[in-house]
Amino acid sequence: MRIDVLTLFPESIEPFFSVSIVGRAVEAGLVSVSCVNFRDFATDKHRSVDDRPFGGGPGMVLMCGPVFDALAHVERQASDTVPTRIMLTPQGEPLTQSLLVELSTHPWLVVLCGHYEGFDERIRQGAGVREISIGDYVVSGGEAAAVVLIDGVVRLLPGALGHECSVVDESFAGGLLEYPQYTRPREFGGMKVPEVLLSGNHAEIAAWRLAQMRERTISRRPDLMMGEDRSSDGGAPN
Ligand code: JDQ
Repeated sequence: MRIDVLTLFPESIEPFFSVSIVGRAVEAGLVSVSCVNFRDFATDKHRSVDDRPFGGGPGMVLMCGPVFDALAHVERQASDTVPTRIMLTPQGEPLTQSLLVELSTHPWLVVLCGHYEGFDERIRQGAGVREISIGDYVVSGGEAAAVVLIDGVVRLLPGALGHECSVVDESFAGGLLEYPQYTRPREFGGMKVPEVLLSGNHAEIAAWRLAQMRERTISRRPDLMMGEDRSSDGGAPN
């Protein structure tokens, strides 16, 4: 997979691509990530990339010129694949685990990040971008959102995680929150590890964990339970 990030602040996200799961995936050649600065495509002597909104109002708006030129520059390096253009905004389609799974099958993502300002509407229209929101809260720029999206996509690439099964096992992938985990010592500050986990009875452990997953999901995220497959228990209350 190839990922290009168009941003005014490449230095704010570049370090992220060299550590942890994403860093290892880059090292292993599973993905290449590069940043391009819109500023390098400004045409006036002040290197402007944004301007005041027509109709008035606060803030600045990213201009079409530098954004379309940066896109053309990045996509000129195209071989045979078509890039999926993504714009991160609070108005976009909500990011979910299934959207991440879908995006992880695309060979090439181009991610547009605004900062302080919004995008001129014609960028959305003319560039055929997919507008995505990381959630119903506001961060100050697309960079923070891009890091979330890129991390979520890259860890799904085959070979990115040590244990392939950990992807299927985790929260959301199966529609339930994760069960609680414990490690040594068996007792810490008077708090004990649940006896069942020390029993060595793997069937009992699996049953306990599933019960914990259901309990947690019902109490913390009842909205997630609606999607659970209840065909095996006839929809009985948990
Ligand atoms: C930008 C801002 C008030 C935008 C500027 C560019 N899900 C999600 N939350 N926040 C964003 C996405 C996001 C993405 C890009 C951004 C926020 N801002 C700040 C402030 C209204 C709109």
